[in-house]
Amino acid sequence: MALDEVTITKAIVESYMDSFLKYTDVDVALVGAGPANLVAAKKLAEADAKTVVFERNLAVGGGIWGGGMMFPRIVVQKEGCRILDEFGVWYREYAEGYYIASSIETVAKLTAGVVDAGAEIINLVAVEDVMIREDERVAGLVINWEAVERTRLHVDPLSVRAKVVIDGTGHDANICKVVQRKIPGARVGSLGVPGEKPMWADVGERTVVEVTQEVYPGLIAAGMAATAVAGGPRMGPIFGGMLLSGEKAAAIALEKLGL
Ligand code: 48F
Repeated sequence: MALDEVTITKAIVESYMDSFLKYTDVDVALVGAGPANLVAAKKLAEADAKTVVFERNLAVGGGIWGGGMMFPRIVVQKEGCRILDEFGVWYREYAEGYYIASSIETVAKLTAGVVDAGAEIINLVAVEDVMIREDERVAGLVINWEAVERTRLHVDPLSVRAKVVIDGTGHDANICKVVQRKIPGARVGSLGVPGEKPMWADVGERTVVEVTQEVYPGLIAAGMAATAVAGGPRMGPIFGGMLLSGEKAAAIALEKLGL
């Protein structure tokens, strides 16, 4: 069979468009494909929520890849190992209570878990704004190609309707900041996105799970975004809190959806 480039082109565009259109109206739209949101997306899809993750970068995985200072390993404490087990990530005990895993394997297996559960991941698309309705609850996302954002081209975005949005954009808490800035009188969390405090791994790891919550009607903050909203300390390359935060964010979203 002689290969035809135009058939290859049509296969890619048609397949992508089918999927893109299917996910313009969803139960949960997650922003950012870091560890918290990857865990959340799997749990949501497993519970039959229609789930899409938007990631602005080419690669998913957020801050996992680089481990600590580009040593591609992550540390996970005992509480988080249950989630590594669930995704089939291999790890070993380094010292009592400290477990070590490969960053690369972690990203690969978290991502495979999300896809196998039936959630869609759309990369290279940045979320630049939210949709709101009369009651000023968050009702969806405003999206554009990351290349448009990066080159600052004057191109209008498109929109996605979502019953629940999860901000998993990491240290920047981008979606929470948009809501705080653009909705008059909005108070995201109780402090209005003050940003994270300096490093304190022990407190940071406990805090990130505690403060994972609905921070504004229709908007849940997970992972470092939740820490930034609550003004908690950063924790560095220990990831149990991120995994557990994603699990909690999914549980909150499912309760809101009645699933
Ligand atoms: O930062 P990130 O990994 O989020 P996380 O789940 O995990 C934090 C840890 O990696 C680490 C840490 C752990 O101890 O401190 O930093 O909270 O991933 C966030 C993802 O969101 C994407 C970004 O490219 C990254 O992959 N992102 C950020 N803003 C947008 C976005 C946006 N506006 N639209 C789409 N994706």
